[in-house]
Amino acid sequence: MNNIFLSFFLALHVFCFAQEIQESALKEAAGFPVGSSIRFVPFMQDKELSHLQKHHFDSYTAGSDMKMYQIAPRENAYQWARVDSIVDYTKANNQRLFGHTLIWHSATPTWVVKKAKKNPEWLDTFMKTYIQKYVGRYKGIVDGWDVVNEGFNTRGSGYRKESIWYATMGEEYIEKAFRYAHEADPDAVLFYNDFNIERDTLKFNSMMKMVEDFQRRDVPISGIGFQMHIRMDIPNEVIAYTLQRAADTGLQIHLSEVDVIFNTHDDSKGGGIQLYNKLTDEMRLAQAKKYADLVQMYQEIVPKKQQYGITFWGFNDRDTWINRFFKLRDWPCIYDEELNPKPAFYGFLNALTVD
Ligand code: 9MR
Repeated sequence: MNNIFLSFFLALHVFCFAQEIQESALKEAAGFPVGSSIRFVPFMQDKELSHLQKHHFDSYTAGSDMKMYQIAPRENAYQWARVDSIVDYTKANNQRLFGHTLIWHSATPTWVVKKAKKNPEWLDTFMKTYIQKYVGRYKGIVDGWDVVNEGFNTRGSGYRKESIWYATMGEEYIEKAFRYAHEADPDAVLFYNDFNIERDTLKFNSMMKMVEDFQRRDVPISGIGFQMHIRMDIPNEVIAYTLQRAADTGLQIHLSEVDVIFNTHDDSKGGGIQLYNKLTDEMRLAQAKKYADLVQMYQEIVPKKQQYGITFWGFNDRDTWINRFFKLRDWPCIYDEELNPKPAFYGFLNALTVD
């Protein structure tokens, strides 16, 4: 008897996942690539999630799998197996693979920090070898890279001076990273990526000063990544202003880690203020509008040939990093905790125009 029930439920399960997803595919509705960050291991075992991922997205960003602490966990021990599997997956599903991220203070393994402190000259040699091995190995396969991530202070102007890369090599570490990456794959699209640049104009100005200096001196930068972890109360006018100035550089513009948060998260140390304990219908609709506004601004402000795409930082409220990282309960994504599309999804979808 038990076996009959079991077979019935298994058949039902297979039937449900084999069913067509009702919602239109974002990748088909958009005039630019659409992606989401993915954590490969739990994701591959989650049939429902991978079904949705294949349906909606034509761009893949690894949430953690391509960071330095995964690739070089110990000295002289490069680990490529996971990235190779991701490459197979994206090829099989016809998705663009985006490389996140080559140099990020927060993903630098401890052994690198320790060695750089003892032997500062070594860090530049290591950076060159690391970038050239990595970018060279996936030349023509990884379409673009976040070459340097979060090189500026969390708030206000100035470089993030406590980063081991800045502390050891000075501000030149950023341009060196771009040069090494470009030498290894001249066709790869090379981004500088950061958060809060859409809202903190002091931080944005620091970044723009660097970008414009790179352009004047032919440092091979090809794009600006706005992470875009925005909050409901970030004014559209400020977002539009920064997007416009960034687009005026002529570079590719990637909204690289999009989510829309309700509560007041504290991005300097985690935590924050839990303003809302419950997601109401009114909040759902307001969030749908914010997603729609973001898409509209991207399409209207960024010329078509500079639209590298929009990537969500996880696309459902069940798995969102916001709750884990800030220890808040929030609902920042386009799919809900049960993996159903929210008004935010339809806000995003309906704002897409193909031309
Ligand atoms: O969401 C990512 C989380 O799963 C990782 O543990 C963490 C450390 O590697 O990085 C998170 O992603 C960050 C991204 O790489 C850079 N911008 C901020 C993202 C959220 O912290």
